[in-house]
Amino acid sequence: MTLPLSHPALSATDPELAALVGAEEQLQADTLRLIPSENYVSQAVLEASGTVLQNKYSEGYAGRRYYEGQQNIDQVERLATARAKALFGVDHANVQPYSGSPANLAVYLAFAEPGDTVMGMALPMGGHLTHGWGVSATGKWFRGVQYGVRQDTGLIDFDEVRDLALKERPKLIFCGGTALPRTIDFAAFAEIARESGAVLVADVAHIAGLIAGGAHPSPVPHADVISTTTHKTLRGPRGAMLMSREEHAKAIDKAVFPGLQGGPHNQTTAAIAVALHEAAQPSFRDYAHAVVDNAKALAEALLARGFDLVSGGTDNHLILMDLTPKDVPGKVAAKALDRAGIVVNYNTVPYDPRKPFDPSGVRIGTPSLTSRGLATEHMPAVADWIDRGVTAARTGDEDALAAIRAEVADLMAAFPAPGLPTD
Ligand code: DSN
Repeated sequence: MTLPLSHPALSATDPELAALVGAEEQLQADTLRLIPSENYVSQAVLEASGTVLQNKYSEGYAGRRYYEGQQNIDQVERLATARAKALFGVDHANVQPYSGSPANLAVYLAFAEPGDTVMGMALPMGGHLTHGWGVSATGKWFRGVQYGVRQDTGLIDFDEVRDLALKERPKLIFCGGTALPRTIDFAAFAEIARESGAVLVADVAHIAGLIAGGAHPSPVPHADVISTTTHKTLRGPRGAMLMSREEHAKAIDKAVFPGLQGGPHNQTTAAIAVALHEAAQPSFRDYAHAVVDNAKALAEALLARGFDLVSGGTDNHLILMDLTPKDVPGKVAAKALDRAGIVVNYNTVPYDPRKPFDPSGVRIGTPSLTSRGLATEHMPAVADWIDRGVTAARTGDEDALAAIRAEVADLMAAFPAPGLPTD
C-alpha cells in the first residue's frame, strides 16, 4: 500500500529530505519491526515533538530559569514531571535528560567520583554500555566490575552478584539492560545494594511501558534511582527521565543541569508529557499486557520450530535467540530478514564465542507490532516468516526472502501503524 505524500512545507523547501522522510514512512508501514527497543509513537506525540516549543531556551528548572519568557515552558515541564511522578509513583522526576546514556552519566555525576568502583551487567550478557562497560566513558572514568548470567540457565545468579558486590563495594549498582528476556528482581538487587552500601540504579529503559501498564513489577520502592528512556515500550519521543526518592532529588537535578547538560529540549519534554498522559489511560494497560502476551506466544512458536532462546523463553517484550544450532551467524540472519521485510538486530548471546560485530544471536521484541494491533493469533505466522527467513539466509535463497517480504507487506497493510500518513 503506497502511503500518501505528507509534510507539504518540508516538500516545498527541501524535496530531497522530504523524499527520505517519505521513504522511511513507507518502510515503517510495510515492514514487520521487531527491534525490541523501537516502537511507533502516536500522532499526538509526533505533533508535540514538532512544535514551536523547540524555539525556546530554558536552562534551569521550572520557576528557576536563566532565560525569560518561560510562561508556557514552565507549565509544560511541570506537567511532564507531575505525570511521571503520578504514573510511576515516585517522589521526584527529572524529564530533562537528552537520552538514556546522558541520563545514566548524570547518575554517576550525582553519586560517584571518577575512579570509583561501579557495578553493572556486562554488555555481552545483556547489560548496557553505560553500566560500566570498558569502551564507554563509564568504564573508562570509573572502575567497572561486571556481573552476568549463568551459562546453564541464562539467568542472573544473585549469590554471584552478592559475592561480587561485597568484595568490590561499588558506589553504584545498576540493574536492567538491553537483552534481558526475564523479569528483573528489583527486591533482590536492593538487598544486595543495602548489604554492600551501594546506590541501586534501576535502568528500566526497555520495560518502562510494561511497568507503567502493570505488566512488569515496579522498581519502586526498591531502587534509589530509576533511569529510563521514553521511546521504547513507553511509546514516547526519544528522550529520558530520572526518578528517585525525595532525598536524591537535589543531587539528580544538579547533575543533569548544570552538571551535564545545557537547555532542555522543550519540544521533547512536551511529547514526553503526552506519552505519559497516554500511558496513564486504561488502554495502555491493555497494550502493555498484549506486548507480553505476544512475546510469550512468539517465543512458544519459535521454540516449536526448533529455535534456541536464551533462558528458554521470555517474561517480557524481548526474545534473544542463539542461532548457532541453525548454523547461521546472527548478522547474516539479521541482514537476510531485513531483505524479507522483518527488521531485527543481531546481538551477542551470553558466553558468545563470536565477536559483538558478528555475533551468534538475534534480538527481537513485540512492542511495535503490538502498537499496530497484531495479537497472539498472528505470532505463529511471524515465527514462520522468521524460520523461513533464517533458512533462506543459510541457503542464500533470495526468492524465498522476496516472497516473505510480499506476505509481510500484505499483513502490515491490514494493520496501519500509529503516526504514519493515511488517506
Ligand atoms: N540502543 C538501545 C537498545 O537497542 O536496546 C539501548 O540503549
